[in-house]
Amino acid sequence: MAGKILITGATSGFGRACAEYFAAQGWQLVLVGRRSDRLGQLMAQLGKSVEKIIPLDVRNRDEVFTQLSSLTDIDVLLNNAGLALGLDPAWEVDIDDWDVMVDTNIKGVMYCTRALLPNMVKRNVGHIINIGSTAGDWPYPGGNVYGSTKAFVQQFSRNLRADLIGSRVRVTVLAPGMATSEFSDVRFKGDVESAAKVYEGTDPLVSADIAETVYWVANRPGHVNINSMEIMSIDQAWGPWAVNRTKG
Ligand code: NDP
Ligand code: 8X3
Repeated sequence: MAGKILITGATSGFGRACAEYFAAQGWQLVLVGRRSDRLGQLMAQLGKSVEKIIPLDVRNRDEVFTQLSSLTDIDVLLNNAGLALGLDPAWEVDIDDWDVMVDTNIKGVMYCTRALLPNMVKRNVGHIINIGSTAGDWPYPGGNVYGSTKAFVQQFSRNLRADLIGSRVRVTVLAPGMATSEFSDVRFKGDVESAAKVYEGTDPLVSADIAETVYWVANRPGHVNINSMEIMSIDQAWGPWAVNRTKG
């Protein structure tokens, strides 16, 4: 079943791969991101599949509501726009980085959801797919606020489901582990060596893996709601507890 999907963060990585995958399956796309040049390139590449591009910063509440609340026929909202900034311990981080992560990964998801949800409820059909992260469940050093924003995404998704019981609007949170995209370039602020080290010697997830999974989630029969899904590279798993051994 082809429908219409709005993808935030369509200019790179998972979002771009989802745009390409859904277009190939005959879906109509509304594409959101800040880099308008890249949105224009995607429109040229994907042709008639792209109904609309919306250059937009999801942190801008007024702009999100102005641009998105008039879209009355979106079947799937993919809340994908997001980022990590830095990997420093909590007492050393740049507090501005924390603000940007909270404003993007939490507030951006809230605003886009709130802007589109009324029309989904009115039509009694729709699907909100939120991109969380394994970092929302599993802590790691330097994950401080990034992981916490993704824990929000997970619980927000569940609470939306609780509100939406009785409607045919579905909600899913998809939590990927390490995957190649521009994610680490952004996290390490252009330090390409540090970014490359994250994936060195491994066989990580790639954006196309996420696109296929999002497509599968969106195309279950209408009575099936995938609540949450975690997906990792075969080369990633848990380690032992960190233990501080300082006694003689
Ligand atoms: P990329 O950096 O490749 O893509 C991030 C996308 O988010 C870009 O299209 C960017 O577009 C958009 N974006 C960032 N800030 C804003 C903003 N304020 N307003 C609108 N769009 C914004 O990374 P990924 O594709 O990997 O990341 C996609 C999602 O997946 C994120 O939520 C990330 O946290 C999550 N994730 C990533 C994992 C990974 O290992 N790669 C694993 C688990 C989750 P633009 O700059 O043009 O605005
Ligand atoms: C991205 C995965 O492990 O870098 O959400 O936090 S991780």
